[in-house]
Amino acid sequence: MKTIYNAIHTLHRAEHEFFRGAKVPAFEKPERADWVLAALQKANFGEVLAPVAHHDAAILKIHSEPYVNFLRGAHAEYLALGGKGDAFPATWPIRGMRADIEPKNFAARMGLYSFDAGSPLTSGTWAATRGGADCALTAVDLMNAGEQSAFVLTRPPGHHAGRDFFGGYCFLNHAAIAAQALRDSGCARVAILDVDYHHGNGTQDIFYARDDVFFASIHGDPMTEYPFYLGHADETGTGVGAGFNLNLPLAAGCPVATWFAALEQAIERIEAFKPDALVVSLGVDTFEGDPISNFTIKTSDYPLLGERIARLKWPTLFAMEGGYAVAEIGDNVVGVLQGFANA
Ligand code: Q9C
Ligand code: ZN
Repeated sequence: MKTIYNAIHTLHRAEHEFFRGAKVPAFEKPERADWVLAALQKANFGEVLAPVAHHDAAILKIHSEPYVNFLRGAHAEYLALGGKGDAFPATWPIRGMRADIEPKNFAARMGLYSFDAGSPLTSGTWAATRGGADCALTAVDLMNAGEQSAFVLTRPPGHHAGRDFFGGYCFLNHAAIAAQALRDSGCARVAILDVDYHHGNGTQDIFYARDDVFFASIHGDPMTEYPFYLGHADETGTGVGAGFNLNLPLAAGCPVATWFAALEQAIERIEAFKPDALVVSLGVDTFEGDPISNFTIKTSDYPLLGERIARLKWPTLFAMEGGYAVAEIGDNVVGVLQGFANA
């Protein structure tokens, strides 16, 4: 399997985030991708390629143009207004307020296009996530040229980013961009399997009313786990998309066997959908040692996930999402990919 590596991920280097009310060093840091790359190379896993630049058009099929325009210029605008360091939103158009008008004020636009204050916007955020989109599109090109699988190694992650909002450390939704590009290159049906600890609210938002992209997510129960306001089992899709969204929320702390039983449920539904390709939102914050999550998966369990997916024999694109236990993130990710490749 080839890896498309976004070397400019390092341009997104947040200093702090707010965690349980306190300003703490950011969990989503450049070392995450460095350690995954090192583990890939140590395992001699496969070729590591640079992305090929792609036009914005493929991104604009997933994200709204006003949002993309905001994101592209946001940090420069913040600095021009006298802002220092990383930018955070602090006000949001909550129920009953107008989200249909883009205000002129910068802080107001920052809030309009976000849903939390945990996702610092830095001087290099746009370049880094735009590079991630190029990696996702390059991976799709490789698959169209005959590769059975590909791994998009990028950060910041993507699955919390919706059509017109950022949050959860995510700005552009690389997995969604890949799924759409697969659709546009001849796959009639694409499934997305999101195994990150957190519900992929952005991806769900993007595809909720569609019947050509099936979204399945296994995650910590939003009653207690981030992102809290989406990810319940009764969210099954809307309009023609009714029946094409599957949420499998699990209790924090649940045993590994419970997680793999949920995986079987997700696979059963995806098999019935008969996808032409699969996109895996690959977060390894399900790891027992993750500093911000509460599942109990061990490093030795990750290859089983890869093997199980490989048995389905679908063209499969893996996109890097969360995972914050930096010392183990490499072995955990490479475990999944090797389980897949060796199956
Ligand atoms: N004060 C991913 O794993 N933490 N994102 C919330 C809010 C956000 C995780 C803290 C966790 C986001 C891709
Ligand atoms: Zn996560």
